[in-house]
Amino acid sequence: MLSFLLRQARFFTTVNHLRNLPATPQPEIAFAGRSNAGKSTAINILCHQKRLAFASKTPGRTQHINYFSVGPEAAPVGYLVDLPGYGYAEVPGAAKEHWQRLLSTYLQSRAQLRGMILLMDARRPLTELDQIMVDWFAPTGKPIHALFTKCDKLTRQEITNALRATKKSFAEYKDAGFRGELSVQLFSALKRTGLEEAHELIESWLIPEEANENAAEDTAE
Ligand SMILES: Nc1nc2c(ncn2[C@@H]2O[C@H](COP(=O)(O)OP(=O)(O)OP(=O)(O)O)[C@@H](O)[C@H]2O)c(=O)[nH]1
Ligand SMILES: [Mg+2]
Repeated sequence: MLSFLLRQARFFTTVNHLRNLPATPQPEIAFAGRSNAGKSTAINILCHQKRLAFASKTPGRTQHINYFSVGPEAAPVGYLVDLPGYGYAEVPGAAKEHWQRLLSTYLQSRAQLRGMILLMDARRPLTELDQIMVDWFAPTGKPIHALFTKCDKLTRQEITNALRATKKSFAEYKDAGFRGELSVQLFSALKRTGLEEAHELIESWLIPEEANENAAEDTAE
């Protein structure tokens, strides 16, 4: 079901100011992460498309908030939102401040947002900037699902260590009062690792179970 809807995903709009956020009522999922973590690549792979979101070797490529609609163009079921990457060194001070305000306000106040997918290069999990994202999002009580990207570049042992460290940090967040769900999974766009798990998560956020049950009842009648 979701896989089919994601195949129909298309570019919807680009936003560079909070006042331009679309007035769409459908649920949306934010893809956050350091520049070059693999956000745009993950969106492409998850939607079975090659060039939906613009992926690039040059860090800092996604500088605006890009919306992609999921499902039929005339009746979208939700949106995937590619956020500007952070931690890119060569950004001038003023632009950096603009992004910070844009990102923090969007994450904290966007009612349509169901959850944040936090993409982190598995070789550098939960950096200081990633933790800032978690801190910004914490007051909303909404879930965060971490994707360890590029795990094709790690040995099994390195993956185990990275997972262990992140799960420990998440447990500490919980102890400190983080109310939302915190989960983590492995992902590789190259090897197509973790696609199914990510699809299930996205489906559960975009199409909650009640809606699924209602749909099942409708068809049963
Ligand atoms: N080996 C490997 N490379 C990947 C993977 N995912 C992304 N990459 C590469 O990482 C680079 C950055 O990917 P992007 O998807 O553009 O990263 P981004 O997070 O959107 O970056 P910004 O737009 O700058 O925020 C590209 O060269 C991708 O090909 C992966 O799973 N494995
Ligand atoms: Mg990008």
